[in-house]
Amino acid sequence: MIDLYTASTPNGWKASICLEELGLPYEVNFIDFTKSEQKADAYLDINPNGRIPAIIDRDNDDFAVFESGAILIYLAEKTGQLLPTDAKERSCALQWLMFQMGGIGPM
Ligand SMILES: N[C@@H](CCC(=O)N[C@@H](CS)C(=O)NCC(=O)O)C(=O)O
Repeated sequence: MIDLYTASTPNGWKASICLEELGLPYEVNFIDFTKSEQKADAYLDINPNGRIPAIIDRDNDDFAVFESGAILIYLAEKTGQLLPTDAKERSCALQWLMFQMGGIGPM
């Protein structure tokens, strides 16, 4: 089971879409920005950057992952889906992921 910490924003949607595409079971924990829940000490233990999304993989020693791009890679590698194993094909997928993270997401 994956615990997803998120809110209804584009970065949050990326993690949700990935979990749905992979068919992984997950529970949504809504982070209320109006209550600054993303800055609470308990949440900062999960994501020191105080932002959503983040996940905890309950099936992997409660391993926490933050940063939407890192979550996508973690889930792809966990399931062996979405990221090709061929070096050139994998590089192409990661290039578009980095392009999205660095060039589109912040804007
Ligand atoms: N680089 C981060 C950006 C995360 C981010 O900016 N999340 C926003 C919502 S889309 C957030 O948590 N905002 C609340 C805040 O900054 O306090 C990622 O890709 O996960």
